[in-house]
Amino acid sequence: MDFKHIVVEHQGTEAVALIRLNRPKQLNALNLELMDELAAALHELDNNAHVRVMVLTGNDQAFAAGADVTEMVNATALEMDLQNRFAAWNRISSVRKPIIAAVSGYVLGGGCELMLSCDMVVASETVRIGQPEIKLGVMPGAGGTQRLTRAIGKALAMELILTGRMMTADEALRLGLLNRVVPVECYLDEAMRLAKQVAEFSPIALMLAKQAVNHAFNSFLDEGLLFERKNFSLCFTGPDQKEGMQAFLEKRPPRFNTPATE
Ligand code: DAK
Repeated sequence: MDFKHIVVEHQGTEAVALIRLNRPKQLNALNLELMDELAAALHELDNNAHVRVMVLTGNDQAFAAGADVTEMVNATALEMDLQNRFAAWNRISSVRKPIIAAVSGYVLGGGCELMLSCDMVVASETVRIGQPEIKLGVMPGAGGTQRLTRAIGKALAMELILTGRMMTADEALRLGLLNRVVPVECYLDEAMRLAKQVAEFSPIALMLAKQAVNHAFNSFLDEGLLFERKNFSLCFTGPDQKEGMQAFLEKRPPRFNTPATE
């Protein structure tokens, strides 16, 4: 499998496949092409009879610093809604085999939402996890308001989403977002070790168990995701999204002056 923005490492009959996000200069910002490649690679591995578990990683500096702001800064609300950006995210959520995220450095916005779409998470001590979209004049759009709230509860999810504050590894571990935290030199090895352990078990039982756990988590999720999508697109109707994203790209503080009643 040859891709531009990701690297797939899988040999012959190995039971564990590794996918690396590979846009290091942009802190692995998730552009549309990368998301399409990721969904395609995961599905190919999902259909490969030898593969039982996938590991998804970035690099030490960043798992992913969010969706690519350069692709959204000039978008209209209608474009955001019609562009079908959700297709790749939906395809990733529909992968049947277990996916273990091995995360380090920045895990922000869409990067956090991608981590929340995985089944287990091994993190390095340097990890910084958050939903900073509010600083760009928008809100989470790929499941953050729903999955984070279910995972850590309303008050904390609300705080993280309304302030954009980043969590440390210790805090995220305590809240149950992470399975284990290890030194930065070890997080990928530890994730691979966990993946190999899981891969010993029946592939059918693994898929059915994943499906059943997700069922507990996902009841009413679809409705919540739809609601979130509409509100995310609505953020693109006013000037604050343009100002927030433009300010980020120009490396200056944003000026949000639109009253909420407009
Ligand atoms: N998009 C584009 N470029 C990014 C980026 C991003 N999210 N994050 C970083 N970069 C780029 C920077 O612009 C910079 O590029 P150059 O200036 O070198 O060309 C390079 O990566 C290195 O970043 P910095 O120079 O800023 O590095 P620092 O160490 O100073 O700061 C940082 C690291 C992570 C704190 C900072 O880069 C930062 O605040 N980044 C933005 C984080 C953020 O706001 N993330 C949320 C983005 S919005 C949806 C699906 C997903 C989403 C929404 C909808 N649908 C399905 C509809 C998700 C939305 C988001 O994630």
